[in-house]
Amino acid sequence: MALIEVRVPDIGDFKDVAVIELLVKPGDAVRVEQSLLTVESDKASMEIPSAAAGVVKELKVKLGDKVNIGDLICVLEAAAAPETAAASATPPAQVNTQAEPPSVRAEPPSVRAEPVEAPANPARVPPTAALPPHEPGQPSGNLPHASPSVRKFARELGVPLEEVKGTGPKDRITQEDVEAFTKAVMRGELSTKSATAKAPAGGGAALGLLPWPKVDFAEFGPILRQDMGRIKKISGANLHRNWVMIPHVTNHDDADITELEAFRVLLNKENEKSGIKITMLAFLIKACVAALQKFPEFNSSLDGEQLVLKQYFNVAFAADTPKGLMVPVIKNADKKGILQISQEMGELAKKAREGKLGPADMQGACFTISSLGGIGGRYFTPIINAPEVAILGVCKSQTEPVWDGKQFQPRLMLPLSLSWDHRVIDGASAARFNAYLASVLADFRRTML
Ligand code: CAO
Repeated sequence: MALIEVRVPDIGDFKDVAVIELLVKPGDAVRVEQSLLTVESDKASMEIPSAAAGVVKELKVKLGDKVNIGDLICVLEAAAAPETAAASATPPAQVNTQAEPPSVRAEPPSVRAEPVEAPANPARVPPTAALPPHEPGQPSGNLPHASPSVRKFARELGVPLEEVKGTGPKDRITQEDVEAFTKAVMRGELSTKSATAKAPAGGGAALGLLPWPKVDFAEFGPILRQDMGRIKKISGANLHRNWVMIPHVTNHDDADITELEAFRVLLNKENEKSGIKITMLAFLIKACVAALQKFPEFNSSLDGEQLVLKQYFNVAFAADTPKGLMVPVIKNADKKGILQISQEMGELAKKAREGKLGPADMQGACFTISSLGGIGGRYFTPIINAPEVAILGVCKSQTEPVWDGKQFQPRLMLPLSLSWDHRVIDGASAARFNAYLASVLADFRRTML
């Protein structure tokens, strides 16, 4: 029997898309254009159809794999009279016909951009409607007919699609069917094998969140729609993961930088001709290195049940750019002086604004500083940049009356906000880190002790 290799066809600009659903399993008979798997990028999910008919001999991908154009999906044993999509007007797909039949073509996958958004009619599903999760993506051999968006919706609610009766054309399962199934289970009118399924990994409960509100904004006034830029999309996804997965706590404190600021202004005057601007951020990086050295757990990363304590001190800083947030890294900051750090920071911030930072400029950080000092504000809650375990937020310094034991003195106070991962760090250490950092900023001679 002839073997046919079915590969990922041309899926446009999508790269490294994750396999979120396997729609067939070895032994299944597959028709031409029958969906083999669902992949999902940050923009859309899409079903990848088969370019040929046959019986699945071997699946070459598994859930969670990242695939690209040309990657091998499965090997089919050709049907006796091979059915192909040769009549398709679309360009040839990346289908490798190892043997017969020749000239196999594939339709482009059906791309649907909507699953990223909330499902329609969210109000119809009560917040408690999420069922205990089933194991998505395990092919049942008799796969239900549903669009990627409906599949995604069902996955989010923990609804096993195999158990839902489709009322759409050709028994296609619609979103309404999924909602009706959910309500029926919640009312006890239906039971589902999956409703008693085991709890998710880690034993936690399903989130059971409400679907995202769907509002017709234009109903209330004129609107403009803009695509999110690439950098915002990437940083947004990272921030979201970090915010959800890391138990954050933020400690706020103030550092008296009266003398340090006077010293910085003096240094800048002395160094006017060098063209290097000595910034408060450079001193902050140096002070943070001293604190990281004194409190090594802040210079660590979690790796399973182990803590990786780094013996190097690379400090990243958040840079605001027209395209979004970039986080370049000053490497080996412990071995560099304030002038060198200021110069490197200036260069990296310029590269960031011009969109010229390379991956190496943004890798290897141990700790991050996010400074809004040049802009304003008082305190905020910075989000930890995983796999780091802490981040320092800095706001605008202000002259404030500070009691010296006898009288109020005008002092320049710098607000510090330290967010830390409570799995690794406890509150007392965080308070000590902040207090030490403030003491170093007040008097750098403390680093010599
Ligand atoms: N308090 C008061 N003033 C401050 C200050 C502080 N903490 N930090 C800096 N300033 C002042 C500086 O003195 C300077 O004033 P002059 O122009 O009068 O000299 C001005 O603010 C600009 O500062 P700078 O040129 O020294 O820049 P910086 O080192 O503060 O910041 C950079 C550089 C790249 C970090 C900054 O341009 C930036 O992008 N900041 C935003 C970071 C961000 O978005 N963080 C949020 C992440 S979470 O969304």
